[in-house]
Amino acid sequence: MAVTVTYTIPNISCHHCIHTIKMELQEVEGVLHVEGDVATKRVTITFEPPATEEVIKNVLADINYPVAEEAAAA
Ligand SMILES: [Cu+2]
Repeated sequence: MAVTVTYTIPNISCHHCIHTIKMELQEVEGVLHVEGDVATKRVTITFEPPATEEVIKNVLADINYPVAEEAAAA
């Protein structure tokens, strides 16, 4: 079953950042769709197994776009 998550990534500063994130995440097995917005610094990712949030967050951290901790996500 596919899941969609939205992450805030403070290091996003331009369209190149979005492009890099898209290219890297689309190489992850199970990632179906990646959308990003420069103005809000948010990326929306749709994925299914074997991809997990942990895998995706690790990839983002590895390419220097770590996900911000969401205050509301408890
Ligand atoms: Cu950039």
